[in-house]
Amino acid sequence: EESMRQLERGIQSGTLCFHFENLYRRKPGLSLNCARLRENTEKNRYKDVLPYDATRVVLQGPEDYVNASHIKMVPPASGVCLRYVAAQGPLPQTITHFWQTVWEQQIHTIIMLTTLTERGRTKCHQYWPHPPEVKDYGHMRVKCHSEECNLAYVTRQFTLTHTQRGEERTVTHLQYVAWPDHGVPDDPSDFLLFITSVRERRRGEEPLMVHCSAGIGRTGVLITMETALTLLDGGRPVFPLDIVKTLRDQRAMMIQTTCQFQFVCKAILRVYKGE
Ligand code: PTR
Ligand code: PTR
Repeated sequence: EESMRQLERGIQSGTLCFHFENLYRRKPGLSLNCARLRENTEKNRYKDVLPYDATRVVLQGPEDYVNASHIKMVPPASGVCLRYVAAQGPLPQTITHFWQTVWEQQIHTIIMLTTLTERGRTKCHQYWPHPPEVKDYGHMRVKCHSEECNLAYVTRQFTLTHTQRGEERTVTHLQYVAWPDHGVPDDPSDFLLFITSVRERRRGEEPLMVHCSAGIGRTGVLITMETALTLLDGGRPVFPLDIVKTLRDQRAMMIQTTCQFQFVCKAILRVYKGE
């Protein structure tokens, strides 16, 4: 496959990483006005990581801002449309907005790619109760039924009840725990296994919720990888730089470091070669 030969050469010669470093981090001309409104500044975990107005998730009601973006990846000729809501890790004051997003966007799977603290610093606020506790976050009542630890990730089952409407849904939580921010997963084969379980969660075109701490680095890696695997499955060429560009047109700065990009490229090649 020609694109895989190109990929291998690009990794070896360093040209792929060079082009990655020259890719724009934010699409020129897209505004971030809502994220910058004074009443919204304390809803952003990092003041330099903001959603575009064009793709931000708009909450129902008067307070409509949450630091989250709609992402739609349409791998050519795959017949699939991969939808995501890419979000920051909730802050104490945004947990209700986070659960409102899950409800309104009909999310059945939340993928968490960070731990709550790293090197003594808070990366994400705990937004769910310990089993068997039940907690209310705004109109959302969350119950955690089970927690199951695997080598690299934890699976939790939540029941979400809209207390005003009396409706109930189940939500699965997959938390990958072996991946520090700005870094790469400790083990590529664990990561690929994790992606497989993520892909098994897909139901039609329902979006998956993906978040890390800022919602750009690790979240970008995961989406790039799932998109690439979908292309490989369909026997289509894979151009990782194009995937990253398409992602950054929907949420700025997706994939944070050159190491992360290189990790994805190598993982794609590894899958292609069946290693
Ligand atoms: N509920 C919307 C839908 O399914 O169409 C969610 C959505 C909105 C999904 C926008 C993706 C969107 O992104 P874009 O406008 O960039 O395609
Ligand atoms: N200003 C922060 C920083 O550069 O440290 C923003 C930031 C934080 C960016 C974490 C990316 C981060 O990683 P991730 O998106 O994987 O949580």
